[in-house]
Amino acid sequence: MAGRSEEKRGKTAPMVGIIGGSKTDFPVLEKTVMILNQLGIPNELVVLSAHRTPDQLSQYIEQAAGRGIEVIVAGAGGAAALPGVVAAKTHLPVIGLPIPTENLRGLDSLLSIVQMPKGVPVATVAIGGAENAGLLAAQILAVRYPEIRDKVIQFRAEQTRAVLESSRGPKNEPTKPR
Ligand code: AIR
Repeated sequence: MAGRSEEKRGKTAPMVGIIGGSKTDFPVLEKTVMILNQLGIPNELVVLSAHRTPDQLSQYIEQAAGRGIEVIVAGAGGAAALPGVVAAKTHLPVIGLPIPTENLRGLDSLLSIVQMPKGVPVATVAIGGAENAGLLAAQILAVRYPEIRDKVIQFRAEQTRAVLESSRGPKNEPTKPR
């Protein structure tokens, strides 16, 4: 990525840190990883819990900006304190991803994440909105990196093309709206 110094080992430093409250959140969070990979945005996925590993979470957040991370996606389920705790400890933008749950279908996660006190915002996406979490992270980075902006614009154009294509009838004619 132009304008960023690469790590000495030759590996590109992650721009987006994706934190999950548990490994069991990975099936959802991996969709965020997929979108970011598709857009060529270096990222990392780690497990850290606000309740189970609070000290290690603090350490990760304290080091994140210095390691080159510019946006954080935090996904957790149930009593999902993770995104709020992360936001409390960093100036980086934090995207909260409510993980669907068995008993309350993620409504618990959503309310735990979205109802932040003023002064400490978390940009909350839909329950299970993993792709949008990745896209929003990309759009935040797109303000600064023209190559990411171009990829986001290209992604939207391709999405529009695919939707229009899917509405074509058997003779490849656009179907008439009712
Ligand atoms: N969680 C982990 N620490 C605090 C919370 N709220 C969440 C995880 C996961 C859910 O608890 O983000 O969505 C269940 O985790 P597990 O490990 O019991 O499957």
